[in-house]
Amino acid sequence: DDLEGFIQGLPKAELHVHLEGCLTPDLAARLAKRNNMNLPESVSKASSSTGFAFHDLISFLAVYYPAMSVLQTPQDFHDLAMDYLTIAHSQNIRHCELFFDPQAHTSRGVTFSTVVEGYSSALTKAQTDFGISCSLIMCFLRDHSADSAMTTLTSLLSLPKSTTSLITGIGLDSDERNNPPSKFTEVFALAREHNYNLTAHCDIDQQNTLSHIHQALHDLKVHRLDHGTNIIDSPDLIDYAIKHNIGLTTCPISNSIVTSDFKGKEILELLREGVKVTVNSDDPAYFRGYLSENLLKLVRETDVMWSEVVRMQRNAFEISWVDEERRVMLL
Ligand code: ES4
Ligand code: ZN
Repeated sequence: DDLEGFIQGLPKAELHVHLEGCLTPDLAARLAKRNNMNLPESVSKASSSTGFAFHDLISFLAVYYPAMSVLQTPQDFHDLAMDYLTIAHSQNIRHCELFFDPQAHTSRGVTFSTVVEGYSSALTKAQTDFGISCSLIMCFLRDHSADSAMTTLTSLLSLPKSTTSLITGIGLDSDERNNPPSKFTEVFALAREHNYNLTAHCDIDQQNTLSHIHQALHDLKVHRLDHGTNIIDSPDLIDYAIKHNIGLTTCPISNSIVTSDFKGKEILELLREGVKVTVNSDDPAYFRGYLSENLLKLVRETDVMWSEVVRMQRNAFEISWVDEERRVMLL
């Protein structure tokens, strides 16, 4: 219909998608076969029609990490990223910043450079083949230690710059309970000294979210907040976000599954107050919706105006970490 054509035609940017969250049951089965592995139980229970089974963040993560065991070689990481970028291109996504979790692989014996090499070669190929611009955001798993995060950043800093040039940002994800942003103040400070852009997940159903948002902004000094819609409860933090051009990367379908609230009301209110809100897909293979499906959900289930959907995509280009020359072309 008209709406679907409008969403499809709109030039888009995606700023919150986890590469490991792009692993479909079908691709996992292909990779397991190629690597002569048994399919992890969390994958064999899923099928291409029903998808993975979970009902909140904890049960999601319990399916998510075991499924990654099929990722072994640079080619596996390459194929995962290429499959996603092919879909992104088909949805008219012009710029994309992709999260990845090195510790989910190094902790099971896959080297840091295997991961970076595989993802980087796919991003380079997609930039050439599709004319999309893309970069990587390396996340620390917040339920691992601060030392482990520091080891991961050291791995990044010790590789030749030419092999890590697509990594432009640092993020923080996984289980937020009892893992506040302040746990990672030191490692974020070092990343900032090395000119990485910074962001952190501040999930919406956690205890102490406002204090976590405050820590992310003031201790980690992040440039964006992932999810972060609980900022709606603090006029001070909203003012700070507006004044410092701190954007929010919200993920409606993901939120509707892991928290049973897609936060449509908050997304609209914050947008109308002037916060740079964007819509994104999070873990599309698990939540079964890419960027267009997330935008369609928001349009169908709220009174957002089409002009506001355009504004959210302009926000995404504005708060992206693309280089300035490319930004001018995108806007
Ligand atoms: C995630 Cl939905 C969500 N929350 C926290 N960490 C994540 N990593 C991948 N998806
Ligand atoms: Zn996320």
